Amino acid sequence: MADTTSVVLHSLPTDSHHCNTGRVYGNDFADPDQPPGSGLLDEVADAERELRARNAQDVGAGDAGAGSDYFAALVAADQKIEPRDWMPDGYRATLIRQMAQHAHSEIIGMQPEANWITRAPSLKRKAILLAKVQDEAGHGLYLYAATETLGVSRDALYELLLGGKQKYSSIFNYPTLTWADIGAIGWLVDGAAIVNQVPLCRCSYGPYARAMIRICKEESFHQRQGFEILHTLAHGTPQQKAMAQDAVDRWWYPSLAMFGPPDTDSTHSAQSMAWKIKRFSNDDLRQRFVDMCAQQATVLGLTLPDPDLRWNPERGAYDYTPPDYAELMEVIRGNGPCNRQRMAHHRAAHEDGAWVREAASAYAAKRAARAAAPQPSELTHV
Ligand code: FAQ
Repeated sequence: MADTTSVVLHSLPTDSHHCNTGRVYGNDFADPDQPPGSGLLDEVADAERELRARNAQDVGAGDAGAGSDYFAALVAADQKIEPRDWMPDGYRATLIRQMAQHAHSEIIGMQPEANWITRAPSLKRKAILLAKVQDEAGHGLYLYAATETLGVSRDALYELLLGGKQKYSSIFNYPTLTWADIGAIGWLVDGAAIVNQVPLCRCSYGPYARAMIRICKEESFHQRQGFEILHTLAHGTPQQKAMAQDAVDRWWYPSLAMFGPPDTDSTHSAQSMAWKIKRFSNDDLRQRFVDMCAQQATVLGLTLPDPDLRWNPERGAYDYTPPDYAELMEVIRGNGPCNRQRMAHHRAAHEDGAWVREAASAYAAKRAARAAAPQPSELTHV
């Protein structure tokens, strides 16, 4: 099945004179020079197969007395920890922190793109963008639901975000100034998101790993649509090409910063990797992203804004200029170009939606009361 799919996918770019993505690695096309099955989506498919196979195995019931040994054995065996299993408090807290931050990012991440829904250049582009923004809402919902399995309510997570106690990704604090920014977000931001998130399909916590499989499939599609927008602009008029280049120039370093601080400053990486929540370090994933984009930029006919970007045959990777980590820390502290605007908009949307939550709660209470009341048939028998 995977082979047939890849043959079909590979036949598309050669048939299309609009967009040659045949040599592009990292989206839903595998690099044709690599062995079959080596694309990011193939990795997602492998992770899904692995998950199903693991689920079918009987690993025995968790013994509360030996909880810690059982947890360590499950992690060592690359099995999944499930909500009912014993887990260290730190593991639970780390997952809540990371998964909630991830969920918040998907929700806040709708804002920069939604800014262009009413100004998309055609009906087709508008429909695609609407669908993409809806997908991000869906990702937020899967992730909030997965986080709730750790014993925290969605309301509590919302309060933590609104109170500034939980973060969302730095990247969504940058403005979308032109239509080309929508292409750059798809190519670079969704591209960085899938490089970071494909390994999370193999995360040790079952509900998170399962949510990531579906999310990665959709993110891969998002990345491709961004690439296609940029490709169209880069092969359009000189003004359109300049607009595409300007967007890439502005989004490149913030996208590199999405992977977090360098490994030497990453407070959580060592423990998260020992627990197999994270499978690769921030710098390893950042390097992988740079290597992927350097090749894709040549297909786009655009340049990445780094004069020191060059292939290093000894390392088998591209050398590159790292992002400004002081800027990342400032954005994380709330001082990025759009932090205040994003939170103010989110607060207003939350308040505007109060009547929906009230109506839903009233309806749920009515249904519960009806279910609890004696049924007419029971009454007649009394
Ligand atoms: N922004 O010790 P580490 C998307 C914080 S979804 C803000 O290295 P960790 C889809 C970090 O929380 C994008 N904060 O942390 C989309 C920690 O602070 P704390 C979101 C950051 O967790 C596309 C401190 O710095 N993706 O794009 C950032 O081991 C288009 C120390 O850092 C995820 O959340 C940052 N960039 O590694 C939607 C993926 N980086 O809590 C719409 C899941 C670091 O101690 C449109 N998350 N921090 O106060 C992860 O993989 C990890 O959490 C990392 C950070 C890699 C982000």
